[in-house]
Amino acid sequence: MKPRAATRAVDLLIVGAGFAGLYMLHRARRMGLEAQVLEASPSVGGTWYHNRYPGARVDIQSLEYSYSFDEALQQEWKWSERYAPQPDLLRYANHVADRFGLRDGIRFSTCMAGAAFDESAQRWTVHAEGGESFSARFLVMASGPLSAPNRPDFAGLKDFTGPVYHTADWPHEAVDFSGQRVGIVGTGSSAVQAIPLIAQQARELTVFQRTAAYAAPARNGPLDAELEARVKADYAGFRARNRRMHGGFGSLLPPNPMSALAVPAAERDARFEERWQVGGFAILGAFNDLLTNLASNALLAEFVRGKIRATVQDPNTAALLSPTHTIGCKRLCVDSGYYETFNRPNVQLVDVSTQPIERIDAQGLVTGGQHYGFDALVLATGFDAMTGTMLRLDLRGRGGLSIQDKWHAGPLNYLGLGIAGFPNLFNIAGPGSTSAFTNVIVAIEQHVDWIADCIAHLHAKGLSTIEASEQAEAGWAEHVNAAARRTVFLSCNSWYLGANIPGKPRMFMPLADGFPRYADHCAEVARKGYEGFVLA
Ligand code: N01
Repeated sequence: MKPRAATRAVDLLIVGAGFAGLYMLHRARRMGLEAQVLEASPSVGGTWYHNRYPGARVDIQSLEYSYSFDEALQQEWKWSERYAPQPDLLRYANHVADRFGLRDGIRFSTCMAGAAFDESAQRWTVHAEGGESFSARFLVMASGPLSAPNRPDFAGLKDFTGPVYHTADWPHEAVDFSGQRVGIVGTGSSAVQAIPLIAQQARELTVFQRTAAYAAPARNGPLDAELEARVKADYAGFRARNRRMHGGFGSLLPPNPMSALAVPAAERDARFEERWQVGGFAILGAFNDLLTNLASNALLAEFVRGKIRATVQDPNTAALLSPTHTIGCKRLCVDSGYYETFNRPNVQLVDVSTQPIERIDAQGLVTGGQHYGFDALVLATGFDAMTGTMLRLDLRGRGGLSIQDKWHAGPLNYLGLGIAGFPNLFNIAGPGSTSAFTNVIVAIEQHVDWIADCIAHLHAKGLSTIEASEQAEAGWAEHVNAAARRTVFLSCNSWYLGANIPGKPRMFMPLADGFPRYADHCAEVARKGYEGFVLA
């Protein structure tokens, strides 16, 4: 066994060099703290490093999905498209790392193996795979809510003789499907982006669908120069307005403040159509109760099904592609030519909702007693979301309490930021926060700023630890549940509920309360001397 190198002492150990880890490192350094980032990949970028499947791009407009913490950065950076494609987002992450001199604070290709809270030293001892260890006063999990790919345990998968790709772990070399027969499992956001492009390249594409997806057209294109100039003329004001929007974005087209039930059918459809033409998530703001009232929701769902029927020529395929669950209950997909792709002669849709995938063999896949052959298989099967990455670590709090034991019935936490039994550990954009429903960069900046202010507070008061109380944690779980009950989000099976992973405890994990209310709540907790936390 390799001898362990000497333990290095740091103020902050940050796990992950995606958008959260980069900004946390920058803030820590500006406070004069010694911080070290561990990053499993050889590069920065996190989500945007791994999710490089064909068509991968953000579903929030580029002018909104970017850091606001530095005025010169936001003025100088130029996005090429309305919705940035993955290569641009990765370039942006690299640019930020260089511009703020962050690379020397990141240990690349270094996985965190585990961490334990040492109660006598009041510090975290963190081990990296490879033998290095760190003693850190604070441990910041910036490992991302969607970073543990879900690879279903299909019988026979290892027997398949062709390549198997996962959208969230796509190769860094170009993948060429020309002339090939390709099978793809899954029809969530990743698949909806990848399918149109794979279909253009492959000889045949077979799509295995368990649940049909609602997708709104992105209407992507070159970034509108006039809009860019208008936003940049007052970028700070634009950001401030977005931070007051429910999802931390969308101030360019605020939601209509009326119920979908309050207007006649013709007017309602006209409002839907207007927003459908704008593209992306705009449609969810056509009325103010689409995600809170099942009757209003059903009207929008039927509007979108009408679009599917009008687009897809074969009525059987159109019916199969038409979702029956509440719209928005699983995250709305944003597409570029998804439904149109099913009019291509080389694309076939196979329903695996009633007859699941039985097995995979050397040449393909068996479902409903029928064999489908292909040369390459794509798994667009999503993530063990919000908890998957943390639960794969050996993370131990007070008294050796493991995160697996702590979270056996679901990810208990307070404000999403702290966990009782795990002092001085902060979780960015995880369960219990609004991250999944928010422009995630807005969510990240708010978390990082809150953590930085909290550390400054502890320092100023000469305190060594902060830890969520169990009572506050129980109250927060109820708060998250109550917020979900006021929406349509409990009416379907989604990754928000853990329903996509067999055996995962059902608990509605993200907070559906709106970013402004959540951010105000976090600020209020801080103002009240970190109410609900124990400071020692
Ligand atoms: O994953 P998903 P994703 N047999 O979980 C199916 C973000 N994102 O990677 O719905 C057969 O949504 C599964 O079926 P079902 C965004 O937040 C954003 O696409 O569980 N099928 C589903 O169809 C998003 O919500 C963008 O019945 C199986 C699919 O696989 C999140 O990431 C782009 C199966 C998984 O869909 C996750 O999206 C991409 C099985 N055993 C992702 N297991 C943007 O646009 C799973 N499926 C920014």
